[in-house]
Amino acid sequence: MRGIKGLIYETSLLDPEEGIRFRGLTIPECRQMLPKAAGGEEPLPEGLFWLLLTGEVPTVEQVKSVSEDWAQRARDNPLPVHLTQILSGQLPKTLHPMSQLAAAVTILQERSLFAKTYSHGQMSKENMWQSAFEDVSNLIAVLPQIASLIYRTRYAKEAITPPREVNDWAGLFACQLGFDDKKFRELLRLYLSIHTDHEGGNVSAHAVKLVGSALSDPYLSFAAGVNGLAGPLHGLANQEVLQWIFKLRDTLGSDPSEQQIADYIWGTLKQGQVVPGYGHAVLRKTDPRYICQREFALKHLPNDELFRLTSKLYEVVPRILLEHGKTKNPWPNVDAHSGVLLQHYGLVQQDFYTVLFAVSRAIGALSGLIWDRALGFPLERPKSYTTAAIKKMFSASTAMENTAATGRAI
Ligand code: CMX
Repeated sequence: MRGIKGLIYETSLLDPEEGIRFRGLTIPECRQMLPKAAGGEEPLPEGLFWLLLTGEVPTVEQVKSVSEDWAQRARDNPLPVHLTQILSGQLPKTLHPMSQLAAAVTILQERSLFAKTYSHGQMSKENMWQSAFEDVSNLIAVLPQIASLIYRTRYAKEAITPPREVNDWAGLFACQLGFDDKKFRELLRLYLSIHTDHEGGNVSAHAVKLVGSALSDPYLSFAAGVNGLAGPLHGLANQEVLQWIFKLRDTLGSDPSEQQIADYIWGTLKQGQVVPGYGHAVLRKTDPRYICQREFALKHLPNDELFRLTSKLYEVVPRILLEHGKTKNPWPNVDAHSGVLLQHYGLVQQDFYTVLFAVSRAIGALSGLIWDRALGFPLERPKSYTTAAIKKMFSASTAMENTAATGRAI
């Protein structure tokens, strides 16, 4: 399916050379133009939501209204007791946080207005987007609560009381996770903005779109996207990157030479494994999401040991992947950098990283889903063939070509 143009997706478009544009805006433009928290430098994810949904750059007031709306929805719809009980102890510790997140979102589905309206026979194609919008807003409002409960339970952490000046979605999320550091809040605002959307064909966004096309409600659709994001070739790569770098550091120490790094990469490739964080199905240049995280690191943590190692990898991996000759894109993607920043601020539990990606992806993929329902898109149902049918089709066309060439049937 690579490169087959088969989907309409309004909220963002990915150029192989230039990277993602959110409603026409590049990441540097979003960082410059979208409203920020008071005294902050990074865009607020609420602004991305507004931009993706409406196609317009929001004002400070408009972004504030989204922050207030989500906070109000979270207060009005606290997590049900059965869900908090399940998340705070009843699930096995071995269950991956992404599986916990998918389960939690599915459990919350019972509050879907979309499903209720449909089952009461009150839904028409014209009004579907409205209950989709309600569900999406209610779900995004409580995702930080769900994610932070998973985090605090799994790693025995405590939430902190938000300082008075913190009232944005990402800032409050940082406090719910137990972090009381201005720079970490800024990092989370950036992180949750840049992971929102990457056009419609990536596994998580496409899963949301596909499942939504059956008129499954936004909760069920998003749970499908979470399960797709949990794959190591997609969102789980941010966890894999860290594990790979730590193994490298354990083997070579924290200041390896270029030759040692090159040999290590060859070792990974010769074992038939991928170098996590490098390569992309569409991109053919360094991911601008990588670049902006690198800029953040250069500004705030230039001497961090892991960051220095990540920078060295940036110099060596592409050269080796090119020499290896298989990978179409030898450059780093978003996942090559994100874990290093989180480690610096003390969010060291790698198996939680993809949950942060998922919380952000909700903003993009679910904005896309609202548009799918507004535009009345039909059930997605590509045609499939059996191998036998394809063989028959080609043997028939080969026979026809031979007939045309020789003038007789064979
Ligand atoms: N290391 C080693 N080999 C790689 C590679 C990497 N980083 N990236 C691609 N390849 C290999 C592929 O496995 C494939 O090999 P085979 O022909 O033996 O199957 C070959 O190069 C061609 O693949 P491609 O067309 O360049 O890449 P795909 O579009 O098939 O896959 C991706 C894209 C991202 C899955 C792949 O580059 C990869 O596995 N990267 C590492 C995992 C990763 O970082 N994933 C995160 C992507 C971003 C995200 O979704 O979050």
